[in-house]
This record gives sequence, structure tokens and C-alpha cells, in this order.
Amino acid sequence: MNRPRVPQTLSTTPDDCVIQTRAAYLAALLLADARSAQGVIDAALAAGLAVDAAYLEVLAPAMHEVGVLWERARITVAGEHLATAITQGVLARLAARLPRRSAGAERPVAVLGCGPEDFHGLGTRMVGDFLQAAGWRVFDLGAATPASAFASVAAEHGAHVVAVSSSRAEHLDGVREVRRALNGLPSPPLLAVGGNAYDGYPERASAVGAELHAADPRELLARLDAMSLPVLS
Ligand code: B12
Repeated sequence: MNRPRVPQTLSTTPDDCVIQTRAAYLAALLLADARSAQGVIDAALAAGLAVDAAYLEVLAPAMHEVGVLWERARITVAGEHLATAITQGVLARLAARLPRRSAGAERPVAVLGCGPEDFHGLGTRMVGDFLQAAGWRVFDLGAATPASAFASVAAEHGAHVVAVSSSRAEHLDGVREVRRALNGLPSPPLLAVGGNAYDGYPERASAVGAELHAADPRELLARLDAMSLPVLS
């Protein structure tokens, strides 16, 4: 089987670099070749690809493409699981390379997770990596988190924001449960939401009672910055 072609230098435009890198990364995922996948990302970073672009313009869209291929029965469930595991490994190394912002005296606190019954954990992990690099203290509860767990961890650590990821519309009732659980706290944190379930339906965010919706972690950080929370100023 052919090994995926890895870009050796930044091609004529940054867009070309992203497109080539995404194609090579997807090819490595489909071959279940973890070493090549890591090699594609390392080569692209060495050629000048920004780390946040590696997250949002290479890894996330490549995983979305994996979903399309699975939906069309072009790859098996096993292929999808392998692609997820490889991407988790790549993320573990990439997180430390995200540009760091210096934290203030009091670091803002975020509690993250997928809503109840939602098993898709990569999105929240990306959100957590970006927030952590921006100086936040992050408590990532991961996949399928019960509403009561969001509330208890938020109370324990004095969370400023609770961020809930939903990949499917079927999981939005679970986010309403999270909202209700947070409303029961003496100082309810902001509820931020995102994930596939809101793509093309941003109004779903206010319908579940969220104060904030963002398409990706970069946009979430920009929105949080714009809100000038007391702890961030
Ligand atoms: C891998 C995968 C799985 C794995 C997840 C393993 C894991 N450990 O995460 C497993 C095998 C468990 C799985 C199961 C299922 N899956 Co699935 N899965 C995927 C796949 C291929 C990739 C998910 C992923 O990692 N994406 C990469 C991340 C980075 O992208 P993301 O989640 O969109 O996150 C980005 C943004 O949305 C945003 N974001 C995400 N969360 C948040 C939160 C906040 C606060 C903010 C601001 C932003 C934000 O930032 C991220 C970076 O840009 C997707 C395809 C897709 N389109 O994503 C399907 C997909 C989500 N799955 C799908 C389906 C149907 C299922 C199942 C129902 C299949 C089945 N019949 O069993 C089950 C449901 C299980 C459950 N109860 O949740 C469908 C959903 C379709 C729909 N609209 O309903 C998809 C879209 C595949 C498809 N094209 O059909 N899946």
C-alpha cells in the first residue's frame, strides 16, 4: 500500500499547505498508520503550519471526513475507531505546542465535557487544549457526562464557564438538563455550547439555555475575551 505523501516544505500558499496536509493526514488515518499520521503533522509544522490550524483545519476536518466515509459504508466502524485513537495520540503531542498566553493572578476556570450519553470526546478535548493554552484551568470530564457531574465539579472548583459538546440533535435534551443543574448552584457559571449538533442550527444554543455558542475553540476564546469576564481583566 502507498504511504501518504508528506509535504516537505511550505507550498506556494498556506492554503495549499493545509489542503495537502489534510489529504495526507486522512490517507494515513485510512491506512491506520499512526507513525505516518504523526509524521504528516510534524512535517507540516516544520514547514510553517500554525498549531491551531493543525487542530482546526487538518485534524478536525479529517475526522469529519472519516464520518462521511463511515456514513457511506466506505470504511468500517473499526476504521473509524482506529482513526479516532490515532488522532487522540497526535493531539496528546500537539497540545504542548499550542502558543501559550500568560495567566493572570487568578486563572479562570472551565469545566468541559460531552453531554449525557454523547460519546464523541475529541471536540471537548480540543476546546480544553485551547483554553488551557490561553491560561485557563480546565477540568475535562470527557464523554457522556451526567448533568449532575457538571454541576458538582463546577461548584467544587468555582467554574466561570461550563462548556458542553453535542455531536447529535438527539443529545440536546441532555444539555437542557445540564442547564437546570447549573441553575441550582448559588452562582451559576456561564454555559457555552458547541459541536456538530449546532452546525447550521445556531438557534439551538439559546433553546438549550446557553449564553454562548461557538463553532470552534478559537471562536470560543474570542467570544470569552470579548465578554471581559471580571476574572479575565
Ligand atoms: C469518531 C466518531 C465516533 C466515535 C467517537 C469516539 C470518541 N472517543 O470520540 C464513536 C464510535 C463512539 C461514535 C459513535 C456514534 N456516532 Co459518531 N462520529 C465520529 C466521527 C467520525 C468523528 C467525531 C470527531 O472526533 N470529530 C472531530 C472533532 C474535533 O470534531 P467536532 O466534534 O465537530 O468538534 C469541533 C467543533 O464541532 C467544535 N466543538 C465541539 N465541541 C464543542 C464544544 C464547545 C463548547 C465549543 C465552543 C466547540 C465545540 O470544536 C471542534 C474543533 O473545531 C463523527 C464525524 C464528525 N462529523 O465529527 C461521527 C458522527 C458525529 N457520529 C455519528 C453517529 C450517527 C454516531 C452513532 C449514532 C453511530 C451508531 N449508530 O452507533 C454513535 C453515537 C454514540 C453516542 N451515543 O454518542 C454521526 C452523527 C450524525 C447526526 N447528525 O446525528 C456523525 C456526524 C458521522 C456521520 N457523518 O454520520 N462516533
